[in-house]
Amino acid sequence: MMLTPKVREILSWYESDNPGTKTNLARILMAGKLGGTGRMVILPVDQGFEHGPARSFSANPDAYNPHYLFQLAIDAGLNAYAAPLGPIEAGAATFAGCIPTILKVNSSNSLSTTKDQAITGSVGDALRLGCSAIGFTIYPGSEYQFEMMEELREMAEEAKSVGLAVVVWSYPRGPMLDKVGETSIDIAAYAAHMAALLGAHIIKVKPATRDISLEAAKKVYAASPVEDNAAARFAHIVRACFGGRRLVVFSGGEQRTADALLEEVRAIHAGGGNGSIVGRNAFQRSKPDALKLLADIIAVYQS
Ligand code: FBP
Repeated sequence: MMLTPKVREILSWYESDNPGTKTNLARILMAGKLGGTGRMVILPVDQGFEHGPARSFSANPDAYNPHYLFQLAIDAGLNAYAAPLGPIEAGAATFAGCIPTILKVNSSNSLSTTKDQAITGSVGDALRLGCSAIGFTIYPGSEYQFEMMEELREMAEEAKSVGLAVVVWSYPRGPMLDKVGETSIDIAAYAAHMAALLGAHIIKVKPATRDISLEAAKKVYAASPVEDNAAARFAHIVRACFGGRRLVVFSGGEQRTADALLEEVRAIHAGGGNGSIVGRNAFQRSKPDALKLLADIIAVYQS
């Protein structure tokens, strides 16, 4: 596999990483239809944990089967498939070597009242299953945020020492944040920046709104406003990730029209984001519709 100059440049940003971790990052960056471009589309399927099986899969019952999800990511030509331990184990032999995988090593569920996640996978599991990376969620703003960050610190150190990459889902939530605060531009940039500070190779955040929530940040944003359009907000998040020297991808969210999602993807692309991590909008559609939407998303990033 010859790396493209773009991928070589991206790898050069990760100055401390060993050859194993760089190889695994390269695997993700070189896979699929966007391979070599520095852009990525990833299929994440941990919603069974986060939202429960019926809310996740009843719209398209084929998606109850982990093999369907692996195959969807492969057929769509994606860069990687991310999932918790059970579904990765359920397809690990059949799909070995077919697509890079990211083992989600912590998980929450809708039956909990606390903003925390349990550790549900290990670095050893990721190695045993041939994964390229571990995936870890932090909730900046939660009562448990510091424990989550400490858990990430430990697991990231272990993952990097054995040559795995680290993907961090950074989702602000907790007592001081209302629904607006969870996706306001200042908090979203703060959450993305903290993931970079914690040593993430790939940072995953939600698209931000124009709101500014943190009282202490309002003066600064008034003095240096972010232009009021989606591309400028994505560019602001990218800048918060070491001036664009960390890979940042944005989540797809609840199912919505293809047009609405594609408009957002065009803004991510224009703002210099590295791609999309699209779960429900992919696996809750029928396979032909999902393949069409994912092909359209990829075409935006290829343009
Ligand atoms: P979606 O594209 O389905 O939004 O998936 C991205 C993701 O981060 C999943 O990994 C996670 O399960 C889900 O979003 C959490 O969504 P929410 O914060 O809306 O519960």
